[in-house]
Amino acid sequence: MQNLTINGDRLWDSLMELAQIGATEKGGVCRLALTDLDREGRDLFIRWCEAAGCTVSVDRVGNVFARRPGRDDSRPPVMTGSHLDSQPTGGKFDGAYGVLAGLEVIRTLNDLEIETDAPVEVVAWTNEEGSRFSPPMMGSGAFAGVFSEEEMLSRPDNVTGDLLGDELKRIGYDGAAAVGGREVGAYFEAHIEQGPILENEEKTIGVVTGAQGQHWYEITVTGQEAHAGPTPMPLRRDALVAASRMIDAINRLGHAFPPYACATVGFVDASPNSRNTIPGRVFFTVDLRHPDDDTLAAMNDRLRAEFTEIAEAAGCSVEIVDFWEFPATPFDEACVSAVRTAAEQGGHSWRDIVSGAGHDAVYIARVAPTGMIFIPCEDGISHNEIENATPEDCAAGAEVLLKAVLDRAVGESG
Ligand code: HGY
Ligand code: MN
Ligand code: MN
Repeated sequence: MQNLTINGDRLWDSLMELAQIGATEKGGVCRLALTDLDREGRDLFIRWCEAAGCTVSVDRVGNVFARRPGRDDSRPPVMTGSHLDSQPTGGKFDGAYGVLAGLEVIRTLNDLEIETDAPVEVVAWTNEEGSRFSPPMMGSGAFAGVFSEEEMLSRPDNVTGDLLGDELKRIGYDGAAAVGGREVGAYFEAHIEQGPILENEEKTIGVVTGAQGQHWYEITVTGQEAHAGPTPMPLRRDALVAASRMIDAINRLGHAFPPYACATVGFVDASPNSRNTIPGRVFFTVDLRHPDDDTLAAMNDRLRAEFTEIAEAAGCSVEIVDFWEFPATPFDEACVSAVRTAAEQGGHSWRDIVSGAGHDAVYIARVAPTGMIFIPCEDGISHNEIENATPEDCAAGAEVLLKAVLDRAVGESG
């Protein structure tokens, strides 16, 4: 097992070929969940998996499973994978790297004619990003029983209102397989770190011990539309002024719990968005994160208190809706140490790390022993078209993934 390695050029070529689907001018990708481009990416992935001898199935929420049989096909599969959907200004590696590193494991097992005891499955989960349809990680969430199929299929496109289930049908990925409800021997996900730690510390592998908790909100501030000319300043109930003070409060909240707290407002919709009408209504989203649940709860309390005070002072009302949350999620000790051992065996520099981002692994950790492997990305930038990683780091991560998968798919440990 020590000197097992993968074909880094083949992995890189597949990453670059997939990145052509939804390619953007600045070198990124825009492959929003369940668009025609997402379908194209899924189709390509399935062609590659079938060419590698896998049997492919699609479940009722569009999750794609490519299965390589093992000696004992009755054993629960060892799974690996990630997602093919991207952010609107996404990069070539977020999600795609984990799916194609999983495919590279299959291709390498074929090259080396290695027969595992447990079957191995590579998965592309539906709608991990939660950008077009919110919340994120829906396909893996449905598989893990966090969301019902109905909840997921009835989610509306955040802009057009198109239903997720209709879009799934339209692209032909409303599969027949049951959603979840089956045993998984272990799950490993390879992903770029999407932050600066590994690069700053010149470490090739992140041994992911878990993921921080998240709490998402939907905020509606209501004031009163009025004429921008004759309405005296002291009489205004300007929803956009109140919302902007709340957005500043969110930024201050993130800085108030260093070094780990994160606080972001990413989506804002003011109405009526007319240059000479005082905005009467503003909808915006809040994304709070922290690795410690008690601190996340303290951030929640501060958000509620400050928003109420700001709204009152501006003569507006504020509705705070808890939209989505999950607690800090530790990964399985045996899976984490399998990743650590594989990194050491490969002679790669490594460090333990907590994931700042949510991943499908966070939900799969609820139904299977789970681990993740991070590799650096340039300047820690992701969810940006300039997102970049090196062929060497991509190969190193895939090699560690191969060994971690084998650790659980060969012998009794699986
Ligand atoms: O938001 C996240 O952490 C991930 O990109 N879904
Ligand atoms: Mn991702
Ligand atoms: Mn992402």
